[in-house]
Amino acid sequence: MVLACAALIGGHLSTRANTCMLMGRLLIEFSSQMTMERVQKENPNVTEGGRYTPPDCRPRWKVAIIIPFRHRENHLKYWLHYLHPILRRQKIDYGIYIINQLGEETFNRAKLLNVGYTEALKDAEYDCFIFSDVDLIPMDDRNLYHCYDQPRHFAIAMDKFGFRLPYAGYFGGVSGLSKKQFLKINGFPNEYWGWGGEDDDIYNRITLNGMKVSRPDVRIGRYRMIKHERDKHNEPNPQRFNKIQNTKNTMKKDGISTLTYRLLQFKRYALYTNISVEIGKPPPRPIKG
Ligand SMILES: *[C@@H]1O[C@H](CO)[C@@H](O)[C@H](O)[C@H]1NC(C)=O
Ligand SMILES: *[C@@H]1O[C@H](CO)[C@@H](O)[C@H](O)[C@H]1NC(C)=O
Ligand SMILES: [Mn+2]
Repeated sequence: MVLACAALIGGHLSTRANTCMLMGRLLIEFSSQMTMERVQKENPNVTEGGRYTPPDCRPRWKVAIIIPFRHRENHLKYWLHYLHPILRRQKIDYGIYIINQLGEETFNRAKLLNVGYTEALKDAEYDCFIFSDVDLIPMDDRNLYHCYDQPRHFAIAMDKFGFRLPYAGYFGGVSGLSKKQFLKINGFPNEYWGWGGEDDDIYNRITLNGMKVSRPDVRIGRYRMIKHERDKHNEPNPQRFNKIQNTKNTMKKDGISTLTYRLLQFKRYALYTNISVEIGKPPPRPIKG
């Protein structure tokens, strides 16, 4: 008989389920040198493409973890070093997908997330999608990386915001939606080029469709962000304030239903799958005058 998976701290359980030993609060630091070789040695049971299935229980969710990416190889090493063991302890059935925006056009995080959803589903029958920035590491392994009965916001207490939610409708950093929740909001917007606003648009989509965001306890949802300079070609998007006023009108015609991109490479590495895509560029702005 295969039992349901349950992740309980300290191994104290009242239900008949396979449990794992979570550790609770974790020490997260980025000062030691990290190499892919080391991370591979630490994670011998992760299979090609960054996939893992717990050997001793049957998880409720099959989780694709989607990371929008460009030029952050060093952050990725730390992310994999910390997250693979955490996800294993949480008994998650998962795969890791890096969505690499090729070229030097303006970055588009939400469109890359839509691409990740689409490509992960071509790879396996996922029913839960977690969207994570590459520089965010959970500080507590009780923050379980699966889906919930409402769209989930995981990164609620980041060090850079003083371990608090910066505003009530914040949905940035790390979030998760079931396939059903994702389709209900027509996925994410494709038209937010540059930094900012796309996470607020997603939050609007969720509330406009009658759902509400669920969150972990503030003591558990803590994160460290790897410090970095602002990326090139990801300047703050000046249109973001106008755009987030219009989600109600745009969400039906801009989303997963209208996604277009060009897949250039799909490659499985030991610890992750690397998907490289061309996603185009922002439309030309009308010339004034
Ligand atoms: C890998 O799997 C084997 C067989 O299930 C197990 O004995 C071993 O402890 C696992 N190693 C790690 C690092 O989890
Ligand atoms: C992913 O593949 C692209 C294209 O081959 C490559 O340029 C990039 O460095 C790779 N990224 C990672 C994180 O493996
Ligand atoms: Mn960052």
